[in-house]
Amino acid sequence: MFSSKEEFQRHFLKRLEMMYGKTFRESTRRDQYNTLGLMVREYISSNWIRTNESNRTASNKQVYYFSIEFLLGRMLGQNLINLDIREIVQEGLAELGIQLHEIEEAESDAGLGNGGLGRLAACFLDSLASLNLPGHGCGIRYKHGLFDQKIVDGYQVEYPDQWLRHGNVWEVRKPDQAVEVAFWGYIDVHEEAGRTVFKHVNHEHIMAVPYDMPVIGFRNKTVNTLRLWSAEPSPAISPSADLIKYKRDTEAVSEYLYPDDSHDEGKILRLKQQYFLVSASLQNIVSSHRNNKGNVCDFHEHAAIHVNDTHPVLAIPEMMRILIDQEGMGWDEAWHITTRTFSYTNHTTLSEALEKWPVYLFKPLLPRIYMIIEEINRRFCEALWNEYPGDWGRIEQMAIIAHGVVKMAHLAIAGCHSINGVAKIHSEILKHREMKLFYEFEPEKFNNKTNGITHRRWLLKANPELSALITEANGDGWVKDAEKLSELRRYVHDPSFKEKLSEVKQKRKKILAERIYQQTGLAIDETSIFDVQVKRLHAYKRQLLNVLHIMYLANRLKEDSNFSIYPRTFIFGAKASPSYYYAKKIIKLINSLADKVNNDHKLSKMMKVVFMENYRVSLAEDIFPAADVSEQISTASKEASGTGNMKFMMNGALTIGTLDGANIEILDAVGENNIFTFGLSAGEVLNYYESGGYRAAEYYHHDSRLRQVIDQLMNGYFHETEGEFGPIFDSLLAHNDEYFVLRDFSSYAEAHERVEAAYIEKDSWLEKSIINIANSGVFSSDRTIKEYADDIWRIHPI
Ligand code: 26Q
Repeated sequence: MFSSKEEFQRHFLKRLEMMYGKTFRESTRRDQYNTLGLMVREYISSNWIRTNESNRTASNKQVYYFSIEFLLGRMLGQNLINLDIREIVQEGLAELGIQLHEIEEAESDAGLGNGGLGRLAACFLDSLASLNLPGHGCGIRYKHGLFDQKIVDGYQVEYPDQWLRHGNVWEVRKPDQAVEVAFWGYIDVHEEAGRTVFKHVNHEHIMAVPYDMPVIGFRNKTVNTLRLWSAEPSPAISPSADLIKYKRDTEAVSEYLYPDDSHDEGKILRLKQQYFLVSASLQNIVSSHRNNKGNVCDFHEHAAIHVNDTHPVLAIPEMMRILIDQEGMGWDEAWHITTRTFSYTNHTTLSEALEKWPVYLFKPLLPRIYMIIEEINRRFCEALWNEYPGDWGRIEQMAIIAHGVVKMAHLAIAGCHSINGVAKIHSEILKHREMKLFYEFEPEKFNNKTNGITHRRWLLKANPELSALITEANGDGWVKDAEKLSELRRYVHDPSFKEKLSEVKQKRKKILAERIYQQTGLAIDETSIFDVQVKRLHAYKRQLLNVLHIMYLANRLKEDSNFSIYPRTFIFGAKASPSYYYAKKIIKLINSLADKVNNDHKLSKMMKVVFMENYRVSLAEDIFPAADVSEQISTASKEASGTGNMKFMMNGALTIGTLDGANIEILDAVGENNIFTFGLSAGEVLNYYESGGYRAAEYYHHDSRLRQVIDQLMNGYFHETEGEFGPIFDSLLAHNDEYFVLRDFSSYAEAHERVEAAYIEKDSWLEKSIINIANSGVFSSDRTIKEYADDIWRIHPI
């Protein structure tokens, strides 16, 4: 569209004037951002239309990724990169006296997700488009994404996210493709011309209006679609109704993203969201298939649908409803098509996070769907009975509906042809523990797909300095093929490369230090080790272990004049679910510790503790490139995969971690000299749970340094209200430390000593860093998506 910066400038200035009736000098950053966004939209429009058109007409199979979350972050910068116009735009703007990054900062993060699961969906979209694969996202256009976090007096305070306040340049509303979704009411069953007819009567209608966002492939012509549904009142509603209440109730369905909250289950509105997403998406997909092909008998040969965790799993009974009630198909044929269409990823083994819906909530809200699940369950139990005659206990454990609840994971396993975990160890735990009975019944359904991240955001976009260095050394082939990062191995002993890598890291630490100074007023030592733990706050992720270790170091520094450490900056970022009381206490504890350490004359020379407010995608893009040490310290067996671990590795940070999730595969990739592992293995943890043999108090009594820090939670050390940290103290001692923090403490402290000793050897640290970057290619989501495409979806490039 523009081949020179002058041409770009002309277009840009003209458009800006046209849209806002302002001169360039009068325009705001937001005006400039919107102008650039619309220019991108215009630039891609013909490719977008063509991609859609070729998908409609070609017989190429499509994949639809159903997810209740898409954690996209900002789009402008990535789109410019993928279109290969970022440099021209940057130079053109620089001549006008503006920095592109300032305009990028005018964009709100699209925070339509909680964490790993939602960000994975966003990485997958980038990889699908970049690999020319016909794959689309289906989600909800939440008016408010994950809450904004502020820290007030050390406590987390939540504010509604307002990402749409100033509009969204990337979306296109498609009111002509709106569909109706029905809730409540009852099912009238009668015979019509010898056929049983199920008529849903007296129900509430909600209109689902799609908003499409372009997903632009990296330097190819593919522009896929992310379709997000918004809930609106239906115009078909009878005028006698209470319209104001109806409008409010309707819009509530896509108002808020639910915070990840396994503790607070059974919210009927969340169930409504789930059905809203899948019913709208499926009606749309099936009807366009029928319009193109004339029938739906071969639907599964032309479409694959993936459900991201159990949240969208009602798509299975919804598909049955559409095929039977609307298409007039018999049960067996409908089930044949459905089970060949759907596949499912599990993201957790935490039993409290497995979705179960009480029948008394479910049945009135979704009467027809409930009937269908009952029939799926009846037939599933019958098949089990044939396989295991008389084994009632087994069938009871595997049933989809039992003890008054609908078990969503069981429905997913019964209705999908593929079930995968997200890292090798996680998939093994699913097969041999959590889903053991299902694995024994249908072993061929189970497989592993180790997670990945898009290196085009987490390296190319987030770390242009490191990217330039890699490209200078090896050319830019790695951007299309991340495995080519391995060519960096030949620089492991190259002094000049190491020096440049060191400069890049230093530069990124400086940028982060400036940001921390702006945000908190805290001046940190840019030459200190940047030791980072950023992720959602959860007991199993053990931010507490990190905190106790910092307290331990602080005590030794205060008390032992012979003890010294290499200067360190401990950086945290984490949101706690608003109703997760314990997690919020940990945030308060981190902030109390930061106060204590940073204001202590002696300690603050050697260490600082920083809690970065409102951790989100755009902030993460500044954090990963600046990290020296990556904290991945979950209780072994609990973190299904982790993906932050991969982002750190790709940016040259070294991992201190447990043998959990994808950490194990990182160890395999880099070798034991280039990672610092510690702690119980998954097997040891699971054995402890089974035997009941763990006694947390023994570690408290036998280790005086550990006892000292635990006592400091209670003895006024932090000058907090009495009992402030009582729940944390109790979690460790009264409740026998469910996550083995005390058990792993000494092993963790010892691993940190190895980290420090390694960091001091600057040259060999840089070698380890190179080895991490060079071996990170396998964790590109391009690799993951190719595996899904080949093994599960059976789709091919456009
Ligand atoms: C449940 C009930 C009610 C409301 C919300 C939820 C809810 C929402 C989100 C439950 C869980 C989630 C998100 C889970 C998640 O992000 N899991 C992570 O998925 C990553 C991608 O596979 C893995 O890398 C992480 O290990 C896993 O924790």
